[in-house]
Amino acid sequence: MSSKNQPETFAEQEIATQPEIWAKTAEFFPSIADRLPGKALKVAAVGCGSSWFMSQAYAGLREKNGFGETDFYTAREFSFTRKYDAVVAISRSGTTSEVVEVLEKIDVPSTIITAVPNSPVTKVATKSIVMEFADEESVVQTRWATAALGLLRMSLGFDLKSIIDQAKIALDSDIEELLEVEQIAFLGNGWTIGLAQEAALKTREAAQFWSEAYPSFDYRHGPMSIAQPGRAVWHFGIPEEKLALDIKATGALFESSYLDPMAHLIRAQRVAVGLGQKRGLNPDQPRGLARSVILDSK
Ligand code: F1P
Repeated sequence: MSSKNQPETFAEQEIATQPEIWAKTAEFFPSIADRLPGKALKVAAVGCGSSWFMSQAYAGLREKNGFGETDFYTAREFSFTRKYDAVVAISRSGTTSEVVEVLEKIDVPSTIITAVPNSPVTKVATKSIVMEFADEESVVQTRWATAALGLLRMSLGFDLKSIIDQAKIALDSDIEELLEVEQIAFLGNGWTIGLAQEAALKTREAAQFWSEAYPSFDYRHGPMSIAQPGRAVWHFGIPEEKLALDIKATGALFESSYLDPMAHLIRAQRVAVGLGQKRGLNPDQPRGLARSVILDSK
C-alpha cells in the first residue's frame, strides 16, 4: 500500500492512529501519575520484546534526566540480587509469563503498564496502569509501544502533546527509497538505543528482514563493515557529524531526522510493514510469533 491509500492491515491502521493515541495518553497521564516512580529512587524497568526495548529507552532517559539510577531487563534476565526501590514493568497483553514471574518474585513496589484489565500481571503488581485505548489487533506492536513510552516520558516531565505534529509528519513522509534496500543497521545513543532495537525488531517481525541495531559509537567497532550501496544505516537522534560522513562514504543510504526520535520511530514502523508487504507477508501475523509468549508452567 502507498502511504496515501487506505490502510489494509491492522498494523497500518494502528501505526496511523499514533497521533490520536499520544493525545489520549497525554490526557490520561495525570490520572495515574502517582503510580510511577518519582525522583531519587533506584528503579528497574522490565519487559519482553518491544516492551523490553521501551523499558530500555525509559531507563536511559530516566537516568539522563536526573531521576535516579535505572536499570532495564528483559524479564528472564532480571537480577534478583540487586536492590531496587521500585520496578516498572510493561506488557501489552498482560500475560507474558516471564514478566508475571518477575512481578511475583520481587518484594519491592511494582507498577505494571498493560493494555488489558484484570490480566495476570495486574494480579501480581502492586499498582496497575491500564491503557486499553492503546491496545492492538496486530501481533506486531507499534502504537502500544510508543504509548507506553510516551506515558513514561511524561513521568519524566516531557510534554507528549508537543510532538503529536511530528508524528503526523512521520506518517506523511516518503519512505519509498527505504523500501528498496536489502539491509538496515539501526543506531542510537543513550535512550535512543532502545528505539534502534525496536525498529530492528519491527523489520524482523513484520518482514523477516535482515536488520541489526547498535549504539552508534560501537557501530564503528566492526558492524560498519556491513555498510555498502544498496543497504541503509538509520540513526535515531542527531548523529555525530564524523560518523555520518563515514557512513555516507560507504555508499549506504543514510537516514537521520530532526524529528523527535519517537516520532522518527513511526517512519521505521512504516518501513517494516512496507517491506513485509513487498515480500507478500502479512505484518499482522509474523512467522512463529503470537500476541504474547506464554511459557509452560513448571
Ligand atoms: C511482548 C512480546 C512483543 C512481541 C509480540 C509477542 O509482549 O514479546 O514484544 O512483539 O507481540 O509479545 P507483551 O508482554 O508486551 O504483551
